[in-house]
Amino acid sequence: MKKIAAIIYISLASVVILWGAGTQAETKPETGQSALPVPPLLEGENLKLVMEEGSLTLPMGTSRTMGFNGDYLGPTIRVSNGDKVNMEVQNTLKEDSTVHWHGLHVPAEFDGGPHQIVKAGSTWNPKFRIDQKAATLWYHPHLLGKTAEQVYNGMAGLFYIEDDYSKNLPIPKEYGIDDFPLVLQDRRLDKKGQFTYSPGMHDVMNGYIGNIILVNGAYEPYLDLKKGTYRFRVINGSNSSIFRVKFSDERDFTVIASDGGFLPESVETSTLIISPGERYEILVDFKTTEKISLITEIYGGDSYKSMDFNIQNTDGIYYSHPKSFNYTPTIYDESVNIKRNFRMETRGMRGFSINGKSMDMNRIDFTMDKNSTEIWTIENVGMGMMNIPHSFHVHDVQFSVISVNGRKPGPLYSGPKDTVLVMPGDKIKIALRFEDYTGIYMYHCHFLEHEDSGMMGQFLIE
Ligand SMILES: [Cu+2]
Repeated sequence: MKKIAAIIYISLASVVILWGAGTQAETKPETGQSALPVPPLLEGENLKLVMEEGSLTLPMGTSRTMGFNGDYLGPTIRVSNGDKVNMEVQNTLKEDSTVHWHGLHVPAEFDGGPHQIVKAGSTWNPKFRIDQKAATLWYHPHLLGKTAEQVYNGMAGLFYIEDDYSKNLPIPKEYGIDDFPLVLQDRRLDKKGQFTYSPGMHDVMNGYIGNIILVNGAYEPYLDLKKGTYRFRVINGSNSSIFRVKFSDERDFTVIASDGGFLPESVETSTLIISPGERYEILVDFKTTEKISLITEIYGGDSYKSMDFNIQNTDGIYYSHPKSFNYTPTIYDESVNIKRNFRMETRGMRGFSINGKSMDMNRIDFTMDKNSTEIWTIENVGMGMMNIPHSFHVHDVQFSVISVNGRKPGPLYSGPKDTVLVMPGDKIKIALRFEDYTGIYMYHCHFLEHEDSGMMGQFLIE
């Protein structure tokens, strides 16, 4: 097990300066806490998602929302490697949408990107076979120019893949018992205690940053637990906020998986920095009867108590934390001859670009052959005072991070990834292997305000 500090890698030292500048949030509810909601499981060969309008009542007010099979967020889809899945996605909204399976290796026609529009009132039937290792993925709309708003309104859910390896690992795996999803999202409440999506220019540049944190759609919920070992699948489901997550007593926990599955070696830490769309799975031991909080700090913003864990005076099950897993990173060297560069640029009032271009549905940015291995260098070049963080997400594949600013990446970036944080000035090299499927896929900044403002491109696999 590797012990690391709060810093993922060198360049994030610049992040640290901006943490802790804020104070605890002012917004406090008058009423009592609610229990942590755990989204229902959706399993089997035929899976149905209904996109619908709804409302979400927090202690401070009621907001109009959208969700899958409910008012806010959606069920946790759980499938196994090798499963055949027939999806039925019914859109009962008054507007078009899409459903993208973030992190899933699927044929382009079923990827759920901007090309697979599910029109208002219509149904979409993607069919695919699960062909990847155990991982915590997620799903959300990906409609051109409308992703940020629809996700903000509540449209997102988790997508678990299990496999023979994960099913036999001696770690907590009982959903909602000792294995919990924690979907962290910030939302901006107005004076009426409601959140609505109405970004100004500043919000487009800096992201639609909130003033409260929701966990699985609840405000400061509690979770009563026996003593024992627990697994939490932590996802940053925010639009554009980078989160720093820790427990109130700054206890250590063990990180066992990142976006696309288990790490080669587990990592002991007390803090996680998670950018929008990234996921980590952690193991935590609760050994004494006590109340512990989860603290979420927003980069450049405030620090919030996001939920409480009430540890009861009852003994549960303890697990040892595995030191290594069956993941061997495929790190390609410079001998790979297909290399591409991606310059992520802030263009002020003109939005955002990658390699000087803003997203155009009618433009294919590059074409590749199926079964190719490539090395991509992603650079956040900033623009004078506009030192804005970005991230980079690639559809279809899980990739390996080769280097961050010329150095070996930190241990949290040593596993399978589909999204990386790219801080101003950063240069990140990743290795990707494209196989099995053809068609058009997206790459983009996963800060949704940036994505909707053009920071996206598309590649064609032939
Ligand atoms: Cu960005």
